[in-house]
Amino acid sequence: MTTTPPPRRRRAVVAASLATVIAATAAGCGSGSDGSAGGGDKPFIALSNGFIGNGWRQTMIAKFEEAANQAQKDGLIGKYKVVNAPGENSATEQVAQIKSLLVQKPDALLIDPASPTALKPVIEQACNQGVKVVVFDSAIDAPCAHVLLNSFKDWATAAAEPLIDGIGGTGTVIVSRGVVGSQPEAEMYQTTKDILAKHPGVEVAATVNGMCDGAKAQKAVLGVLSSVPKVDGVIGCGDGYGVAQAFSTAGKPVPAVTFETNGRALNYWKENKIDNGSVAVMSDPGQSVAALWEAIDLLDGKDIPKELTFPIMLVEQKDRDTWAAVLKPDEYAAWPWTQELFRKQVEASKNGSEPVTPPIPSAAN
Ligand code: LTH
Repeated sequence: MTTTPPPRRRRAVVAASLATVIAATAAGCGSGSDGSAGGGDKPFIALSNGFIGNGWRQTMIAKFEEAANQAQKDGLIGKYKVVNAPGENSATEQVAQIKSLLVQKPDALLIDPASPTALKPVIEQACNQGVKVVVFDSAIDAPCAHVLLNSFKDWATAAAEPLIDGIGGTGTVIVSRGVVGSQPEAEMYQTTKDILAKHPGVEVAATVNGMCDGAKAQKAVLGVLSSVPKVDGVIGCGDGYGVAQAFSTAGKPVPAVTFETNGRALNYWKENKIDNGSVAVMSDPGQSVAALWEAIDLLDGKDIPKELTFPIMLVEQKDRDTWAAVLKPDEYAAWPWTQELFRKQVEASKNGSEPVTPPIPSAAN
């Protein structure tokens, strides 16, 4: 059933009184932020993130907040709210949080989902309530939502192929999986297995769950190192700095890895002059900012394709030092999507032309 949303002004009043109740009930149920100043007739944008347990997600949220703050100052939005589900990518927790957000009547809801299927009913509820839903960083089984994502196949391919070439197409590897349960991870793991099947000379000695997080991958890899033979490479999700620490701790030579796209890992790669097939590739945490621009344009009635694929974050060796110079140790490389660049990328998607390549930010930005 489709219900007509009430006018924004009335919704703002209802939201204000309910917000107090929700804030109280939400206490202790995950982290979040609230750009609550302003409001009026300008849109209220909410973001629900299904997992906050790695640095990529933390950068993704930080970039969103930075852009949403600026959009609020520029009068493009009235207010925004971010809610991060606690725990290890639990769809149940995220559904509960989205239900609470919907009571606050956002105009648009951005979702980085914990599951490609379990959120379908609550997304339908949001759409029926008149909320514009933009799911990002994942495919989703919810036809009423708009989807903005990166190619997880490209990401997994860019992580595995140079590494396999770097070890000469033969040897022993460990596979460090990402955020298990999420759609990106499922697609990436399948891609990794497909690539490995084409390289019979490469043997998988162990598969661990690194959750796209250096510290978690370090622990997981350390846990198997005593029971595996010499390892030539670790195909990962962007956790190579942590993986390298695990090998060093175990007194073993550091193999080829998939580095995080953050300042710490890029500087480690640079300073140690590593040239063994190691790469730095992840998806783009700036997707959350692109999703914000998408929500604003959808609320403005603009025609946007139901699915948009934005470029991944592959830090090639030629650009490594430029990125390394501008990123803090725990900050992940993110494409700086402005509203203008977002619109250009939408046009590129519509025309099937080359994707937009935003500039690498400079230290002055
Ligand atoms: O879940 C994660 O943090 C993974 O890095 C992906 O979501 C990023 O695409």
